[in-house]
Amino acid sequence: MERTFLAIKPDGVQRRLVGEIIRRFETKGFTLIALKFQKVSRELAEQHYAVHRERPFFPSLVEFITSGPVVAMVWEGDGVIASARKIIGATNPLNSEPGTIRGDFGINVGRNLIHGSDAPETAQYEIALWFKDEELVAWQPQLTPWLH
Ligand code: ABT
Ligand code: MG
Repeated sequence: MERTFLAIKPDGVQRRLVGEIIRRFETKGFTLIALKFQKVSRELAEQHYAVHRERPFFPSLVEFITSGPVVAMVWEGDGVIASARKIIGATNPLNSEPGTIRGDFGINVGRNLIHGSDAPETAQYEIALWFKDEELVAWQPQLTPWLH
């Protein structure tokens, strides 16, 4: 079963959007596997965004992501990596479709509310970076087949 890493960024927490954002993945039918609320160290931020190390926006990106607590999560389900990216919307909220999280709640590319892994390899890297094995809770939702 596929897993992805999602994190509600400091702006999502500050704007009281935690419940609204989690609701969208829960009601879609994906399964929550891990969740924690934490401040992000500079070291973790730099590792998380290592692919952007050389980009001009890297220092401000690290500054932002370490500026306040985030909600780090692992979600599971068929096709969850690509589906979560669709639910989140395009990187720049001004280009995100209405109905997506960024399309509904954002206007600034540097304040785009939530992170989602963009591929199976990044999902694996990010889950291992943010969570210890024992923090991942494998469980079988008891869903009647006609509900999902
Ligand atoms: P993340 O889920 O945060 O990784 O965003 P996404 O994958 O949609 O977009 P990428 B390209 O990975 O952007 C990472 C963060 O960098 C910010 N950014 C990006 C800028 O501020 N300016 C830019 O020109 C680009 C391309 C947006 C993302 N996060 N924030 N906050
Ligand atoms: Mg990205």
